[in-house]
Amino acid sequence: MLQRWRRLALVALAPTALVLGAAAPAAKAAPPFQPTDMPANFEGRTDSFDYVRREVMIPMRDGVKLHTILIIPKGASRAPILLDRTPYGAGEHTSREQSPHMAAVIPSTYDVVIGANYIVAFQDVRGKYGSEGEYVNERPLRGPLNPTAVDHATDAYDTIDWLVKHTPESNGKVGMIGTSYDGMLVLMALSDPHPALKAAVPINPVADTWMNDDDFHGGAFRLIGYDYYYSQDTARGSGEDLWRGAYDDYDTFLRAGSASDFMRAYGVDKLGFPQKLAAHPSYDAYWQAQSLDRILADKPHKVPTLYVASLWDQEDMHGAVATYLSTRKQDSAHEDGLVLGPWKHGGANGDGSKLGAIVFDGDTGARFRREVLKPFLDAHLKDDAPPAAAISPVTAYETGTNTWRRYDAWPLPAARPTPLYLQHGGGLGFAPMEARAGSLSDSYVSDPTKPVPYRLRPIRPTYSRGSTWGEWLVDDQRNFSDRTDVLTFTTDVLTAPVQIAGMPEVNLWASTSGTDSDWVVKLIDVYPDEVPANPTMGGYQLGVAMDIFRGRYRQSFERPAPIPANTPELYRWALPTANHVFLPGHRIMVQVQSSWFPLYDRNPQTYVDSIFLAKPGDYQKATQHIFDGGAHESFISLPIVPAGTTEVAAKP
Ligand code: PG9
Repeated sequence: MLQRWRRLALVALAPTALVLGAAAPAAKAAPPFQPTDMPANFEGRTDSFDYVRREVMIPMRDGVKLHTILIIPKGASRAPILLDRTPYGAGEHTSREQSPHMAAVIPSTYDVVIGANYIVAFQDVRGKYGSEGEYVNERPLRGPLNPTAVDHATDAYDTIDWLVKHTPESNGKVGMIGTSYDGMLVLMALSDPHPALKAAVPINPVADTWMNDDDFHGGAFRLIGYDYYYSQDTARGSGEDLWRGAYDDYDTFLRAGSASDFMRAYGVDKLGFPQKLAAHPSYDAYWQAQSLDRILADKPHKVPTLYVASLWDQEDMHGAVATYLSTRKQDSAHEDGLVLGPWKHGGANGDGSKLGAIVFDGDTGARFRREVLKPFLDAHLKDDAPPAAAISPVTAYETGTNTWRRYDAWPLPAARPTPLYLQHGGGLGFAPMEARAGSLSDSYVSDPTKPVPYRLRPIRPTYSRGSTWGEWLVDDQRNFSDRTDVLTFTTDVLTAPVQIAGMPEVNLWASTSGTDSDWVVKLIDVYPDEVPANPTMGGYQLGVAMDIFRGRYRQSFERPAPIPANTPELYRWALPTANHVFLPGHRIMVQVQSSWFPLYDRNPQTYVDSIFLAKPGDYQKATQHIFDGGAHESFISLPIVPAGTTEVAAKP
């Protein structure tokens, strides 16, 4: 049977064929025509909408035009503009729902400015989605690593300049806001801000991807970044997901071998940024020169900035706190703020009532946006705002007690570094083991062919549909505490609360029979055996601050050095920021292990120049000793807040 579209074509042709059969006419017949169903210039009915969507191409100083979408409340006048520059699609940011209501189309981050006369603008960075130009992942600021005349600081500057001149509804004041990569773009704009930039909110920003943000922690490389770069750096829009031949990422990465083997096997070796990661495994001049917390430390402070950090940020746990701390001396007018929320990466933007199994005191995300973000924006962006700062310098959620606290400074001046000693045989306490000659140690065998998984297997690809990657830092660590390649040290049941505020510092005396090794240290809150109000939490082991350190960097992150085999060495590093109370009835636990796979690449435990290039024969079992008594005492220095310390600066 003829298909319907072919029958129609024959019928349309028939009269023409008859004419051709007669005497040939001089003039050619007009080609058959069927009018399109599409109007030439369609404009939908939007008169019932409570906003106007304006799409513009904004010219930059080098002629490249950047695609920008403005969502303007109908009737807006003298309205501040909130600008989010993004590599993730301005269109994606403005189409949550197809709706006549502004509240439904823009991300929930902005729920508090709905109805409050704010314009929200999203811009595609150069080279992505609707913008012209070339995409360079995390394009460094102008200088030795970027010889061109443009960067994200100039693009933000030129955009703000254009926006305030071409948006008649605006009051000429712009706030920049963004999460993660977008937050990094906020930090970059602060390096040379336009005078109309009056407020900045970097949420979980990448400040230094080598120094504990996305790509390296303690010098160990995060394999999961390959998924990100594969989809982000292979297409102008959203690229394909990196393929998998196995359900469990533990299998996928273990079978591949080294990070470079994986790159070759999956085609990731063709991508520019992964090539740069492999070419710079250490914290060399390349990374140091683009560290935004270092760069901004030397810039004059011009823009009041609210740094927003998540206490369980599985991607960028360094950026917000590090940049807040590095820029304190510049902020002589004390205009900046720091927020520490009980969130995963980006959690400040959504529903913050719980994270994994951990339940908080109401929707902490909504409360942050209502009581901190909105007053901060209003104070700096509204024409009629009161001059005084509306928020406390530090707003920190205290996990454990589930309470928001307001402080004048961070870290808390009252916090005292207090050693919590690893005690031979699995104890943990504020007193060292009794003095004795020689050293005591506990040991385990680390086998790189059977690395410790960072989550309970099967481990699904990080960004796959239904992945719970965002929750992994609050996973129950009980799943690992009885492995023979994990050492566990636990206090007695606490009879009084232990409050910590700041970054616990690891002081680990350890030896390895190999010549390189990773050390993972986890500070854990062990719940009581029974929690009647929530029985599944009985005995739960909640990670409060956990991180990895690559032993070759014990003397310098820039210059790695082999570890002398079977020799006690001191490994010191800071764990992520915590603001936690270990409650009476709970216990404190420390776990020590030598792999966290496949989040981090495996250390072959044989020193090689670049672990990216390790060969199968380099991966060797090693016997690890953790020294926990006598001459070498390992401890975690906890930033203990003495009982009775009160919060301050209780502004509204
Ligand atoms: N943390 C993400 C990222 C930023 C930059 C590089 C790689 C990953 C993000 O969420 O934007």
